[in-house]
Amino acid sequence: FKRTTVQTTPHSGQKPGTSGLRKKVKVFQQKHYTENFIQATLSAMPGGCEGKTLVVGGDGRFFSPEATQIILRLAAGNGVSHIIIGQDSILSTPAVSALIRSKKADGGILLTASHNPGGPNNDFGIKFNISNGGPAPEEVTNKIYKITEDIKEYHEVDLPDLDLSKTGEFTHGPLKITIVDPVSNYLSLLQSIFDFDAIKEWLHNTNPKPTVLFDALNGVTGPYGRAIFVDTLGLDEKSIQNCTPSPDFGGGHPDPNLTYAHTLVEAVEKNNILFGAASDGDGDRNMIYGKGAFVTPSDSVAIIADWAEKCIPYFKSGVKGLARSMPTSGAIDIVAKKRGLEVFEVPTGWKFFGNLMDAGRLSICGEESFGTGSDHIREKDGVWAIVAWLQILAAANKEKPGSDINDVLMMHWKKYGRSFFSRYDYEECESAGAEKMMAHLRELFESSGFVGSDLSATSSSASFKVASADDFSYTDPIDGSVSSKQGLYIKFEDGSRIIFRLSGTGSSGATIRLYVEKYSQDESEYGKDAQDGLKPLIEVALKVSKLQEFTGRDKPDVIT
Ligand code: VG1
Ligand code: CO
Repeated sequence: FKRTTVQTTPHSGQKPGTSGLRKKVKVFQQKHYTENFIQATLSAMPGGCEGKTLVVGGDGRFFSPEATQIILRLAAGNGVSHIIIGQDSILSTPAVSALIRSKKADGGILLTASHNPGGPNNDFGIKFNISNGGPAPEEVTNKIYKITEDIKEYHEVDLPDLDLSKTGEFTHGPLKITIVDPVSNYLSLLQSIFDFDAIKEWLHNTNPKPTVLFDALNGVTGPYGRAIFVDTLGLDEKSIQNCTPSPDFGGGHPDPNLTYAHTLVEAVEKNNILFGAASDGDGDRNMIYGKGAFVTPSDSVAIIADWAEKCIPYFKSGVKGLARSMPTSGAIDIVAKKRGLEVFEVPTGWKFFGNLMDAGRLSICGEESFGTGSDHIREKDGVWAIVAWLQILAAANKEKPGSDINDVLMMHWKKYGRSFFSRYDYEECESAGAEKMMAHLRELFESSGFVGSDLSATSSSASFKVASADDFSYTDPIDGSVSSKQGLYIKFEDGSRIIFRLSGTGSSGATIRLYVEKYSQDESEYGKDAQDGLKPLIEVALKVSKLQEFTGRDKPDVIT
């Protein structure tokens, strides 16, 4: 097989963000754009890529088949020996992580832009995962970026397109290829983690039967959802919807939150569904939503952590430690404290959990952005979290028949207190204005007298005394690497927080994320709507940041 070297010139801006490189499809379709990034990824692989095994797959979005063929040609040209691909290049993000680990592969290339819309005029993305199954650490992504900045050539073998539709073992030029069913490996992993019999017992032997609805939002988890809800748990076809993966997610925005997963929310409310759940385009996010009951992701991970040892077989021998991303509420910290477990606060992005898991210090973790997971793999895992909730409900119903999501929530708050939490997203702001707002806040934090000052709300007499304010910096406890400028936070004396970050996953402009948190141990507040409980803090955040002045925005695009 003839390896050829193709001359190329750099494309600017190929810097991986919070979770890989995400750009408009049209950007990836430019001459040599995708090739450059793949070459840089292969060149940056720890230990080189020669003779290695890689897993390739993604959420099936538009441009995935083309990108897969490019990867095959460049992998062959760079001496990779074996590629494991999901049929039709479909694999959820957690399924890729699971495959890398179970096949002992050296890494994986994920073709996804997660919850971002897909199709010819929307987003595509490429992410590299390392041999532990998790997203490449910053050291590797920085190296990839550096290579893209002065790339001069890439290596390929001129191969015809491979038929991705048939499973089995193939030879493709110098490559050994294994095309796998996207679901089976992942399904057997979940079967080894959970007690599906206990869930079935609850679902089928309760009167009236608990109702369930899973919505894949036309993303990659359709086949996984069918395998679990219909084939494994024996539920009706009516218990799943939007379960055929579509290259443009049916024109929707495959993000499981109250704004974008309205197909689920409406169906749950209309049909009085006890347990509803949705996942995102690539299957690593989840939303838990039952009739009249929304579980914030920050509460979700805390509740899973609290119940795990009791009802999930995988954790029977004990939970090692807990963790959350910085903006995520402290609900999980309180569980950790009461149970005498270590708890870590890491920057936004799943890549920061991997080292802690590899070192055996972390079992369960989550992010406020609908990401929940454990050390069974090295990605957040939407379907895992959904099954974990079914397991919890089955266990709660053994203790107290008739328990629903609201009962589990209320039980948790009564035991641990409630962390009110909300995130406001101002999408696609003008970059200059957003940067100025962040600079303004940094300057304010450094000014004398800010710490100790009182910030007051506009519509009430509430005021909050600043206890500390800084730019979050993280030193990895395992390898000592430092990640700085990970988000601006103000902590108040009553324990409340406000946080500002710029998103690292958008494909154009700047998205500002504002996070607010307030902890309460006042039982009379537990039933309150989070927006009411947080109103004064949100006012303070908007006032102190001068957000409207800098961006011209008077309201967020999405509130979660
Ligand atoms: C967002 C979330 C972050 C998450 C990331 C990837 O990043 O805030 O918590 O890890 O998306 O999730 P950012 O930088 O835009 O805030 V996914 O489901 O896109 O892989
Ligand atoms: Co995702």
